[in-house]
Amino acid sequence: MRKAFITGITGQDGRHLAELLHSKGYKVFGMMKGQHNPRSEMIRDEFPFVEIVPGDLTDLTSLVTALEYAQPDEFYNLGAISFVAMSFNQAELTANVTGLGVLRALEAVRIVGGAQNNPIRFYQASSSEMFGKVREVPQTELTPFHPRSPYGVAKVFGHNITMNYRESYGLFACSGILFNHEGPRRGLEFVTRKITNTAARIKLGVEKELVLGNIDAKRDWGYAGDYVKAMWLMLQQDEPDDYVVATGETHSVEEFLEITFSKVGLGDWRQFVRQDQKFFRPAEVDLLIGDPSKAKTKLGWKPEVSFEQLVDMMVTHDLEYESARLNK
Ligand code: G4F
Repeated sequence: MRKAFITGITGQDGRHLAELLHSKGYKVFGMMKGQHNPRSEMIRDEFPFVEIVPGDLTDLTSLVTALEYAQPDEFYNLGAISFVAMSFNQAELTANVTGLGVLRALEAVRIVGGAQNNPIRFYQASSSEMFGKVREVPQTELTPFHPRSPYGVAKVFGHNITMNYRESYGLFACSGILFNHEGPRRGLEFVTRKITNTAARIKLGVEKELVLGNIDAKRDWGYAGDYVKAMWLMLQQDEPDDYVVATGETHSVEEFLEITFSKVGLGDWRQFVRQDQKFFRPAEVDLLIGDPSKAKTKLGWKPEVSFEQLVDMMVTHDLEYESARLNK
């Protein structure tokens, strides 16, 4: 039985990936930090097949101990401070977890190693935030980075140190440069879920308005369930490499609003949306659009869920979810 070790198991991607790997017959280990992590019960209920292992990306010894215990074939490093807005307020913590955490994870892999003829394969969750103030359109694996947030800067470090460990020590280490990926499991702090969830609450009469920041920003939004398949495919190749994972389409936050409010049946979103300076960022990423050609050609990967289907899936989920909460 193949074994996989996932950091960030409680996040959107960790949960999708755990499901995917379980369906492929893997034994799945999920690393969790803290003495009594309130999310551990959610994981136990939702994914009883996941074995929770204690560990923290800020503590190398705990990572080594966790890997010695799990002896995985594959290590997916999805753990991070992942909310860009928060990274401006907690820049040092973000650098430590999202940046240096990758170095510690790679060191742990180097120390524990895995079986001699079957070394641990490592996946790093790199991000399109690294492109920031984009140098070219669309962005590829070769586009230079210009990060615009402490989060983006930390991800650039994680990306480069992964490449460096591959080149220096021959580790089977890959980075997936994932563009924004969403779905019903997305946290409520991210703009897509904030929009679909608040629109559902407005429709049900429990909320009156939706307060946002910059709605001109454009993103290449895909479905998280599709994107974890690309992560797994990267670790099944003969050679480690880095790949852009994206849809190749871009849409503004305003377009997301328009489709959501029309699907919910509220009509013109302008009646319900207010902008507030507190949701604007000190530096913004205006436009992201990825070119997934390499992933398509080499991995045979392609996104299955369209932008419209993604919005529909999230709106439908949030209407059901919020009605169920009301009727409790
Ligand atoms: O949903 P967001 O917070 O995602 P962002 O910043 O693009 O980052 C996400 O995608 C990255 C991949 O490129 C990941 F690496 C990262 O971990 C995360 O998953 O914001 C999207 C856009 C931004 O331009 C933001 O300024 O929406 C704009 N926005 C406008 N009003 C808002 C809001 N974002 C949030 N979260 N909340 C608002 O009220």
